[in-house]
Amino acid sequence: MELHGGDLVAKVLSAHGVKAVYSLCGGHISPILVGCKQAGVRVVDVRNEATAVFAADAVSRITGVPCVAVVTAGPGVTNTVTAVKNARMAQSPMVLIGGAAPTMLKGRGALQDMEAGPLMATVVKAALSVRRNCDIVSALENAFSITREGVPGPVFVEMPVDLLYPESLVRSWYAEATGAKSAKTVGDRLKSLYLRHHVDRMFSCNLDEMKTAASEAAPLLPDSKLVKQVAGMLDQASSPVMVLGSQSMLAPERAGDLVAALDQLAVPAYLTGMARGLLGEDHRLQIRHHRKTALKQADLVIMAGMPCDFRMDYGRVLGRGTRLVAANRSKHDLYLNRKPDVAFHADPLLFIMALARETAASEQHRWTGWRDSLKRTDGQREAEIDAWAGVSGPYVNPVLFFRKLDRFLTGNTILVADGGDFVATAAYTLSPKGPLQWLDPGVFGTLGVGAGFALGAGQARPDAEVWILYGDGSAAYSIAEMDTFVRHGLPVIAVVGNDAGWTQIARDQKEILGDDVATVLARTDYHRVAQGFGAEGIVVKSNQEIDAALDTARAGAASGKPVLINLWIDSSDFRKGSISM
Ligand SMILES: Cc1ncc(C[n+]2csc(CCOP(=O)(O)OP(=O)(O)O)c2C)c(N)n1
Ligand SMILES: [Mg+2]
Repeated sequence: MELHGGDLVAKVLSAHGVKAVYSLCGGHISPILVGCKQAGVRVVDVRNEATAVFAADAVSRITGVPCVAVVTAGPGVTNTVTAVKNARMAQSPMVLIGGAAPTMLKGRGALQDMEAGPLMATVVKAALSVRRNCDIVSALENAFSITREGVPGPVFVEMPVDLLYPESLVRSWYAEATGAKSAKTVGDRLKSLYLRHHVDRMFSCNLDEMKTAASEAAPLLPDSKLVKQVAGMLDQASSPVMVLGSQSMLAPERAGDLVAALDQLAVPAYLTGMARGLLGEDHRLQIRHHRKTALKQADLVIMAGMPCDFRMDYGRVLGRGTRLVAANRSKHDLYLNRKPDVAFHADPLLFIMALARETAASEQHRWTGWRDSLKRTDGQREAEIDAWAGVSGPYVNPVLFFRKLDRFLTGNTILVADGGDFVATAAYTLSPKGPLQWLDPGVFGTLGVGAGFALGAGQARPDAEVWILYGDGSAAYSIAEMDTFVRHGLPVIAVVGNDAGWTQIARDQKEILGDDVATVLARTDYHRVAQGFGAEGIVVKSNQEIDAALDTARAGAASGKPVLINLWIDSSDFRKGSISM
């Protein structure tokens, strides 16, 4: 069969280390999907385009290799907008390929036609469009460079359908569509000439001869003089704290180096976003609770890949006399809301490594007592959480559930968080056992990431046990992907914290505005929905049933079946007063 544009797309993806693409089919993109399959790039077909993007985002975050979603023209593209914006806000690299109407028929009433570029430009790092077969390779290579360099973010590449199908077929379509075959009048002949010129231009390159190669992004290095200065500041500090954000995890293969550097620095550290779990479960330097108090008391705060956004109270969380050292790939984020005393417009990972090289390894610092006191307060908070786990109500106590789940999980787990209160309780009480074992939407706070993230996690780390922690509200955004898990043999375990409501919203809405309108759901049989898709479904209504359900779920997953636990949970004041804006 004649080589076509779809084959070429597949060839470029392969050359860039892409192992799988996520997609929902459409005639506009069929050649890409078939081309991928034939080139050995796995095609994972999902039930909603947003899922495809969430999955690609998760693979990119876990592997560090930008992953790809392929969606059809028009509604296929528009369905991705939220997921793409979420990836943009999470600074996640990925490439979205969107189909488009034929080049000659754009704006002439073609099926699924739209101006996708201007819409997508508002949510992506870059929106590219291909108009000639010569540009397929360069556009994709450009996309792979742009998505990773500096501050990573999704790149959109629009590929019109007529560039993807075999040239001979496209020529015959055009001839038929314009009646050129039976041209009799001068006007008809001119039209046919124009058409031939258009198609010749579109297909001016020989696909067999096109070459592709992956390139490396240039590292953003920290200024070494300033690093020395910070090493001096650290040496003089008596209550330093470090905050690590997602941006420090953009090179997953270097997580071990990062841990070694943190060990050497010996500064007490809070881990946020994708950095959660970096130090394992029980590291001497990791502090989990009372971050605001610690930051207020600290005399030196080092923020690596973490801006002073709402999580840092827009910078107000730092004490007046606190000196701030920040490293960020984004200049905007580096100076956001609070000007650092020393600023590194650099890769935060490279900054930490460089700082560790300037610092002598020692366990005795001015701040050893400070670190011990933070650890002690952390221990007290854990004891309070244990007390919450002891409260009993009519159904399952969510804190108790997470305490049990925490003990049940192995070191080879990925937890996906998709929900409100239930999931925030999980974030607060569960400890990921290692790096990149916790995935949440990030600062955009999008509900509905669950199945897509789990799909990506399962594909990126086939050996890991993947759990989705869902609220009952959130679950319904992506529960249809149970079907995808079944078809692709991905034994994900989903837990739905079923409190019959959008509780995180209800809590404040009722208290402030006195009305629960639009926040009430039913105790729906989500386990039966899962069964309908061919997965295993379990319902748990009391604390006594938790242990058995966890065992059953693990056994089901081990036998290759996805499982959904419909967990009827009690309402609780555990998260009262914890809303952020
Ligand atoms: C796409 C999207 N829509 C709405 C929201 C607003 N929102 C945040 S938390 C929440 C409630 C989530 O309910 P559920 O998943 O049941 O978790 P619960 O709080 O009940 O544990 C809502 C609606 C959002 N963050 N994202
Ligand atoms: Mg709920």
